[in-house]
Amino acid sequence: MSQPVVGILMGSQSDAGVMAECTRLLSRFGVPWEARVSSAHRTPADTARYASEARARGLKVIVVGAGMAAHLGGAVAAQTTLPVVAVPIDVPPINGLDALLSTVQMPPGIPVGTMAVGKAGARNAALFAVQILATHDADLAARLDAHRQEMVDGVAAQQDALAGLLK
Ligand code: RP5
Repeated sequence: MSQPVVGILMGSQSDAGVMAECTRLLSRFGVPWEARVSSAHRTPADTARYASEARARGLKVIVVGAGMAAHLGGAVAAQTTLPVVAVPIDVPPINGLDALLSTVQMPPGIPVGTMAVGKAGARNAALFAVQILATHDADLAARLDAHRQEMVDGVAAQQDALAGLLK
């Protein structure tokens, strides 16, 4: 098993269904990752330790996912200069607007790259992490190009199918 280069933290096991969208895509790109439950509020010391040791452990990007008053992105970014990519999770009763604002409104000096809310954000977090890694990896960059082409082909297939749907 290769050494993980993307570290994924989620605030609760209940975030795993959303964050699986991220891990599946990272695996498709052949990017080694690790994932842990770590909460900015319930386990703040563990979260800070993970973030502060991440670079020395060989991680290149940290992806986080958290819902409600989602401080995980900021709490992690405060402890590392690795890029932190965050997914606001859509949890009732506010369904993600709470997590989005908690994550995106960082004070100047400590950036967190905030993705879309929910599963779309989890997929984009994987792609964003791959794009960061691909700045120094031509093979990964080629895989990103191939992925974009798959999307182009997918839209062309939808266009072909449209004729049968609209009569
Ligand atoms: C956040 O609170 C977690 O990230 C999760 O999205 C939300 C609810 O957590 P659980 O009560 O399901 O553990 O900290």
